[in-house]
Amino acid sequence: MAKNLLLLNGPNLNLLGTREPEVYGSTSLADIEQAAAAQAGAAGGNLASFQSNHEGALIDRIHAAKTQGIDMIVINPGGLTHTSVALRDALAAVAIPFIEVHLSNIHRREEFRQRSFLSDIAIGVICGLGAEGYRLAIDFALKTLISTICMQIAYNFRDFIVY
Ligand code: CA2
Repeated sequence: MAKNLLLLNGPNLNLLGTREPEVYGSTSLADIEQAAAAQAGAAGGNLASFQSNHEGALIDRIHAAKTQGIDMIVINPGGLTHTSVALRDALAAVAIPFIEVHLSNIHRREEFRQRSFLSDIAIGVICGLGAEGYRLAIDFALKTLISTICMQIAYNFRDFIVY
């Protein structure tokens, strides 16, 4: 009954910490991924990370997540947020619950960034909180999965519970 999380990052997020710190902060993607894995491990879960600059590679990783028993996805789709019907279709097809994260507040930026192809099928969206947004999303995912597991256990033992 492990809690298996997948952290996905889309195009250009490999550049985090190297350019535009005023928009995206100064934390590197490696730091974010390391902190996320430690956070999941401390709660008894597992977290795998994947970043790609290629839409198809992200879609393939989402498909693989289904067979690998991933319980929840935290995704910053980068610029694909605003363009990719295919990424939306992949997330909808595998039906793995996901949280959408953006470092910047996309609603305070150019108009084209204010539309997301994913938000309406996400559990929730965090934006504008920098790297802290990933930590909050993973915390929420872990808490939600732990309470689901507790409810499953209670259900399995329902005949032995004395009310
Ligand atoms: O705010 C976010 O997290 C975004 O998803 C980042 C995307 C952008 O297209 C979205 O509208 C909002 C861009 C990622 C680019 O990452 C860079 C990191 C460092 C330096 C340059 C780009």
